Amino acid sequence: MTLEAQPFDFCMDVGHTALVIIDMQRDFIEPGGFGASLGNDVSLLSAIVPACQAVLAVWRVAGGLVVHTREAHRIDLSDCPPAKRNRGRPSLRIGDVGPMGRVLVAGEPGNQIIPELAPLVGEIVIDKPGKGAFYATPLHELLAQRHVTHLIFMGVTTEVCVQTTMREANDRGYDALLLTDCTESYFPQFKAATVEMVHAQGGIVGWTAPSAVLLAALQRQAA
Ligand code: TIU
Repeated sequence: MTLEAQPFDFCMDVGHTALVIIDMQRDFIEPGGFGASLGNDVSLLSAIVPACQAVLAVWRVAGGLVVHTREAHRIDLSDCPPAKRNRGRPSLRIGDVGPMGRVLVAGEPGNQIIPELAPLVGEIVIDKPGKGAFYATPLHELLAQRHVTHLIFMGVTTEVCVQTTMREANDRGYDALLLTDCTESYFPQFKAATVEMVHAQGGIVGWTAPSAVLLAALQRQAA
């Protein structure tokens, strides 16, 4: 199918494309989590949840591969560099006990994906120690095994984990599309700048489009 995107059409087929949902975790989206502890207004991020739900529902019906990621460290923090833990002197450090359990530690309540976008059995869930979902994870191998060549991105935050992962994907040879109304930042100007820098220079990192374009194409295909 062909999607009208920036900087030009994005051509893909569902069988070789994964929907990658980055870090839609309670720690980033709900009050009292890690995002809030960094001084961020988390209400900005929850606004994209309905649009993400709509895409996920239609993508599942189309039979597309779904990948969820979580920024999650091992319980002994052996995969958390001290530089990451200590940066910025936050009131809550990674591994400290906060209102939703240990911050960014696998298995803790705050580390879970929000219920509205909870993974289904059989969907890929990647726990990642970095901002990019390819660093120190099996993601590339899992996608290669399934002959995935194209990625569609949603999630948070646009300029941190989403952009880092798109750049990693670009260097690994994937064509990637960012759904502009399904990603958000604590800083609206950073989201806007990221969307522009992804599709600038002839798609130097990838493509961008509103989710309505994908939904319409999937509905046309189903008809
Ligand atoms: N998932 C993700 O983007 N992690 C962050 O820490 N983002 C911030 O913007 N802080």
